[in-house]
Amino acid sequence: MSHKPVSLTEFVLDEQRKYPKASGDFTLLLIQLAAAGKTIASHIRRGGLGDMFGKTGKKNTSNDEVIALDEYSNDVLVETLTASGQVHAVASEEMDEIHHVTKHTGEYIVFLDPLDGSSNTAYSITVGTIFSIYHKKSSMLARGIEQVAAGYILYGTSVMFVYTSGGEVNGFTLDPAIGEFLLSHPSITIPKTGSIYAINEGNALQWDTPTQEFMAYVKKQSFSARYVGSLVADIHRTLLKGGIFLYPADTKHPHGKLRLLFEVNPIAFLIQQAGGVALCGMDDPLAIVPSSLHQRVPVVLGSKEEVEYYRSLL
Ligand code: AHM
Repeated sequence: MSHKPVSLTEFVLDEQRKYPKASGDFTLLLIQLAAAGKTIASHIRRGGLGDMFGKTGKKNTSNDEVIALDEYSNDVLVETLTASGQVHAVASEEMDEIHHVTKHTGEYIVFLDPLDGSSNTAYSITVGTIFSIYHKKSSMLARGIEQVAAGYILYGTSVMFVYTSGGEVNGFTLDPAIGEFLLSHPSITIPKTGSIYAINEGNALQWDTPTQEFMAYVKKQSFSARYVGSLVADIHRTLLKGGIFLYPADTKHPHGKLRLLFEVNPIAFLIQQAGGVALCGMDDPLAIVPSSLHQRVPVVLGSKEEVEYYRSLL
């Protein structure tokens, strides 16, 4: 038996061989995303040594302050994907408009949250990149169910690349010694039930009744509270340990906080492929026809048992 670890490149090439008609374009796209992730990771690692935490003085479409690292991560990803020749268009949480590739255009549309939770980098807290891939025949405002693949790159105590192209969810850890993502978490399935909840409790007074009832229930059950405030970190833990993540609508965030196309759809796709459940109100977020590029929606997702209980209270 071979003890050689499987690299992300080998893994996606192997997947490609299962489809004799595959052109290799998707494989290349994933490899380019991983390459951009390594570049971003190495910059984040420099922490306060660089000049990356400074504010640019700009605000993005979602009215968030843009820091230099947001702009840097966005540029690295957009330039890498544009140069890859695999992309028809790129949309990013950091860009007002869709970037249509005109030269060496490819088959895919990519949605990016280049550096989710970026305000946390100033405190050396885990952040991540979220990506969502569609075929170019999809509309730019397609339902999440049409995603070809989705995943995230987590910049934490280790750097991880977690993705699904439908079917399995697999996780790869960056081996800094060789600069390669290696398969470390094959076929991730989310536990059917967990004992951790993640929600911003600062919004408690603004919650609706079902959310208040649900929170009373998890406390009665002595769940543990864990909330990083970086979606990728909170989701990664939920995926591996189970439990529930909530960013519901409340009186302060009447539409929720997270963006449908850049955050909710890719994460919901991953969670569902791993055997979990994702809700937007009573509905599956992947069934929603987006009304605008930067649309926000409420979301509750995680282990089947907890999310179904939440649904039963609605
Ligand atoms: P950002 O795109 O401005 O970084 O906001 C997204 C982040 C998510 O990572 C996280 O889940 C959420 O906002 C936390 O919001 P809050 O601070 O309201 O709890």
